[in-house]
Amino acid sequence: MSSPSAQSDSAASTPGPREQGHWPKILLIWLVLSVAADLAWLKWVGPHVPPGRMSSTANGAAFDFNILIVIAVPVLIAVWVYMVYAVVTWRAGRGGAEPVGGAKARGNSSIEATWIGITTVIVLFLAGFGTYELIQPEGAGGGQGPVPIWTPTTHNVLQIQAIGQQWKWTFRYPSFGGFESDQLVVPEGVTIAFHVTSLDVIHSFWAYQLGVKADANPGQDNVAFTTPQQTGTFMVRCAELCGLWHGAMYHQGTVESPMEFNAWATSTEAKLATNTALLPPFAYTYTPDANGADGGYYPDSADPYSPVETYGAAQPAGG
Ligand SMILES: [Cu+2]
Repeated sequence: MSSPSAQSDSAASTPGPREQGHWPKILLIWLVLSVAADLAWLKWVGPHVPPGRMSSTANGAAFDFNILIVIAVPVLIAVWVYMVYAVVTWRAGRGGAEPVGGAKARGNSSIEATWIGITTVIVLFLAGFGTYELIQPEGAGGGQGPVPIWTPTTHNVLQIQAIGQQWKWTFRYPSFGGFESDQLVVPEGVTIAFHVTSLDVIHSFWAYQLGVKADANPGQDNVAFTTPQQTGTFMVRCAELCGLWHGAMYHQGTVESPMEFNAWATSTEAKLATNTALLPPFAYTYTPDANGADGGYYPDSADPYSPVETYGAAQPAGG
């Protein structure tokens, strides 16, 4: 009577018919399922992944997302196929002997080398791809700070400043006299440099369908580039918890044709001229008024604070 280890060793050294030809079968099943899943994803889901195709940066984000999925799905399917194949093929038969691991169950250097090799290639490729995508095609839509690494090749760049403040966004257009509006209108096909800053606490400028999301920090000029590719509306939200009415920092922006945009910008510039004269000159950052209990940056002469707003003022009786 032989010991269990002797049985398994002999089973491993002289494989029976059940131990042969598994890898080609597993690889074939994996290949068919992976190709089918990736093609199905690219055909039915890929064109619809967020944040859509409204701008160059949104398009880039959707492209990156699809690349990640197309690489990740075959990895997932490899694990599932092997698991199901193993359960089906090597399960204990009804009333049969319990399966035992052969010598190859431990220290299989060819499987180890293959596994390490494949995962290393995938991880290094994604690191390189991700780094390139972050920097190259329009800087990925995240803020790059005051001195962007990626800058547009075109000289026709429209500057728009997004100013976060508790609890709304305002937008200044320096090439149209520096007027300030709570409307965000951008032209289609023109590269935009968003200059994102804040007057009080930290906010985050998130123009969802444009694929732009940049921190808005007081005293900081955070630059994010994008080129709108389709006309329509997009959402602007604050993406950094910034106080009680953070959830109310909601705007709707529009992408218009360059002609419509110019008409809007020039008429708004004229309409707001008297207000613009009261604003501090356009700058990349602002220091709120020293009395700025309301976070405003208008001079006191133009926007006098009420006694309640003025820091250190006597409170109203009964207040
Ligand atoms: Cu906010």
